[in-house]
Amino acid sequence: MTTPSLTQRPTWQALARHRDSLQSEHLRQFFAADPNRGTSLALEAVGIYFDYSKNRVTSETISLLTALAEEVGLPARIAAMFRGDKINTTEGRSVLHVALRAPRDAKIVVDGENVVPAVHAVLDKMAAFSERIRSGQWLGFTGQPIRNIVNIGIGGSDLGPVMAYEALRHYSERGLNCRFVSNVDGTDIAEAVRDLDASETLFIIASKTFTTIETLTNAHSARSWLVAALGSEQAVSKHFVAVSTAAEEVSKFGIDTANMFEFWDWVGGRYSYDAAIGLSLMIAIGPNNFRDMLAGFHAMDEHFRTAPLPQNLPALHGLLTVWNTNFLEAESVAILPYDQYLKRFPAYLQQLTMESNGKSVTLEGNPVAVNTSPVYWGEPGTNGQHSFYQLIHQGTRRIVCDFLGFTHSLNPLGKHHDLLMANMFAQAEALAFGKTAEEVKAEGTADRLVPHRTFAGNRASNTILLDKLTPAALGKLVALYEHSVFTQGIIWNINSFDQWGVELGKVLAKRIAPELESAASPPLAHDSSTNALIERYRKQRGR
Ligand code: G6Q
Repeated sequence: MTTPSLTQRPTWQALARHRDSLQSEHLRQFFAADPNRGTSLALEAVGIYFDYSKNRVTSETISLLTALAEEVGLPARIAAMFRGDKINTTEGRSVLHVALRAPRDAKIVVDGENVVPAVHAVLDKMAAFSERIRSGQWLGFTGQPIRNIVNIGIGGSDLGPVMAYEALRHYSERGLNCRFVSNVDGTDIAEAVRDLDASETLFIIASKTFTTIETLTNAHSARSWLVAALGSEQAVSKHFVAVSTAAEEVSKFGIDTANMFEFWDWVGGRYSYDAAIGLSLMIAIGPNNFRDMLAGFHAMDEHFRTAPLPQNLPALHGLLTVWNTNFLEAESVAILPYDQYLKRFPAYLQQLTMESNGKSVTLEGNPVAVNTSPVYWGEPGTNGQHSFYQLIHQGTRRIVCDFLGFTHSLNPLGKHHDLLMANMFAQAEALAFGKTAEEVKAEGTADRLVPHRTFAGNRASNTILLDKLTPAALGKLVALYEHSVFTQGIIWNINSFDQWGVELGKVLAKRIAPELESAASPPLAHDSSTNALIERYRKQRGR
């Protein structure tokens, strides 16, 4: 039986007709027509308040979107993911990041084996190791306790740990200095280690495959730096540990597999910081905080797995993204956390969303009939307000904003927090309601300036409000976006869990690198532009 094309589905067509009927309505009219809109189009789950009333939707839109989700089988697909079915069909793998935060007594079977005990065994091993580092029991080669942690990884093996470390810095052991190296640009590792004392430094080499050229190049440079500083190859075992699925590759590098923290091929790179890839984070914040974070993830997992679609926060968030992208032609989503600790959250979500749903063929390999993932970007508020918000307010493009904030600050200081949150609420309000020409005129604005000072409004945003940035809150927030991405992928009928575009990059650079390095002029068989760039580079490097 062939799956009907998305745009041929009756509910999709009903959504298109519904969109046409709403086209002329402004958010001002929606709010005027229903004084309760601000609370009726909002929902609260596991401590997250989600206000979606400032989207161009009505309750009928939500009914149609949830009907579409039912029609494409979202509930069954959710069950399939949690059950461990091999839903990553292009790689023949299960997708089980939810198992990483399942409680000890849960049972999730992959290839005939319950994976939950192995998850907890690794968490326990990480916890014991973290405690040894944090308490000063783990000694370096010269007998010094560790004070510096340098995580070397890239993509999914970097963005999660660094985002979460920054997000939970408040909870971190301040006597430890954590750094993250990802770029193959030598500047990254050089600057990361330049002021460190090697005798007090631990490198965590984080790589699922342990073959990623950037990570291995950085790891080799780190190793040379350490051996040069401490004067012995023997020092490596006390200063290097690995996080990987590839024990053989880890031993080839010279790290004892006893100092390797394992994870599994059913954990995607961008879904892996709650697995051993989060070791640097666990060392920084301690095992208890790490476990609280996992409990937050799990609470959102359970909500996503069990809540009916109209009350299902990640499902609704994902469906609204589909609505804004496919029916209202929004081009991008701005992630705007009003919390300085979440400064790397937009970068983290860029990978989660765009690597997952930046696809153009369906699971069956046919072209997708509609746009898939929007572009994600963002910066913390209020900083963004003084730069790119101009375009969101008065530009010609449609951008959906996710405003994220907390009722309580971790650093209560005078009026700061009220001012911060006043800005967040005010921006969402201004985007929705705008300012009419009449209102601008009434302020005494000269006629010629009226068009410049008018704000159309009617610009969609979500407001996501939590009480406080705790480890559990971060877990809930990340799981919310993970499951929103999943929901979008199910509607578009794409595989959200492969990344052939990333694999391509890994192959291409391997071909050109020897051509740049070789002493004799290599025969170049690229296009004329690439050939000329390689020749110019070689000439200027005197090769
Ligand atoms: C994530 C991607 C990608 C990956 C990096 C690093 O989902 O697959 O970003 O995480 O390419 O890969 P390794 O962990 O194997 O070094």
